[in-house]
Amino acid sequence: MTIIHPTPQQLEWQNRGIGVFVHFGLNTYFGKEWSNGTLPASAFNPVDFDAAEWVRSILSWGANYVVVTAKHHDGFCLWQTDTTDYSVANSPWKDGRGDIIAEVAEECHKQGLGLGLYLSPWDRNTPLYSDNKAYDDFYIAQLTELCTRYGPLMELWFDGAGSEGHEYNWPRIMSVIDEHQPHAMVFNMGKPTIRWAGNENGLAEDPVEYVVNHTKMSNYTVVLSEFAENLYLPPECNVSIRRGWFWHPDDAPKTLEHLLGVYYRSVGLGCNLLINLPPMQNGQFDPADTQRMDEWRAELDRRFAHPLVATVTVQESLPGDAPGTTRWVARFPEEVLIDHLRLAESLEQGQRIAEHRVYANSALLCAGGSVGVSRLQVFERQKLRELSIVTAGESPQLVSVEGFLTGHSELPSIPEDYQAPTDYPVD
Ligand code: FUL
Repeated sequence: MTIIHPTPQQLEWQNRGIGVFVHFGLNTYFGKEWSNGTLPASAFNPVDFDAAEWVRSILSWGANYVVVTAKHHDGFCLWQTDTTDYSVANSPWKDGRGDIIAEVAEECHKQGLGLGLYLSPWDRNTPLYSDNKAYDDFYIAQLTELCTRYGPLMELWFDGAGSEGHEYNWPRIMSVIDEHQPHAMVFNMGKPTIRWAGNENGLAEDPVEYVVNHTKMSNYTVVLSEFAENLYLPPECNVSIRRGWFWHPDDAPKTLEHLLGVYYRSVGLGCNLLINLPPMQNGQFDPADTQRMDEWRAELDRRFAHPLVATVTVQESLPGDAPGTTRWVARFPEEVLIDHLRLAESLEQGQRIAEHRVYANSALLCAGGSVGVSRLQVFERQKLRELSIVTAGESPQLVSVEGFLTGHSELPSIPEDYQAPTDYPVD
């Protein structure tokens, strides 16, 4: 069986781990999640918007990229576009001369944050949407502006919502990216290089497979995109810090425990996590959200900033081991007291580990499926010097085993009934 390898850009993206999603636009000013392209551009006026502050905050939470809604389903553009009047150019903000994407891009490049852009395929403002060919031209012109005016992009986010039944000329659309931003990750549509984890709760399930032959299109249908062949498509888990993707005055951030649970079930299972913070009408993040993100980062640092690093060596297999079994020993320099492990496998030659079991003091300590770019395990605290690890999978390379003493032996809990809204939001 050939094992599909990632590109260096996919690996680089996977190593970025956490990104911040920013849903901002006219919806912000009307308490809406979706709108139909008729809200007046004159409402957009983020008087205290400060791109430097957004980027500084995002970096301080340990995120390594941002994805901004350059255009949501309503068609309103946050940049100075030549394609439509429905944009910041017709808002009072900076007398119509402001450009959110330009300012964020400049700060990202200055401060060293990866820049991603969300450009909704579904557009409820332009009358061209009902004419597939004319809309392709329009959409390609928008994508070309975004791909040529704002420096290197790390990710382009294509949201399947609302596009059910619409035919896009994806080969033409993708050629814009091939030509101008060949290193950008393409999320979930067209010729994707990364995929949606399949829910808006930010949660993955073990095993997390990086090689798949399909991906789910959107929260609002059960439609799958099927590919002719297997593709290396690492998943991105997305979730909003609050219930809504856009800011609403009566919404509130999730609890710290819930957000820690999301971390374990995304990053802790080898996925990227894209966590949404919706700016308020003045253009700033809500202090309730930034405070929660500060707490989240501080708790993650308290748990994981000081790893106890083991040396990993491969062992002889034993008679009777099933094909594909590899045995490892992970040795700490001295006896350690730990309640978490973080494992990682090398992915250059593709994802290989399908299952793993970890033994300490001759008893099973923890076990699971995939390992990937990072895999957290939680258990009752144990004193140990050495771990025996058994993996299943063709020629894997377990490259890192780290221990932590966090004071917690259980996964942080996610409210059982929590479900991101899946009804079509009312507009
Ligand atoms: C969904 C959209 O419909 C929501 O408004 C939001 O943008 C979310 C990230 O994706 O499919």
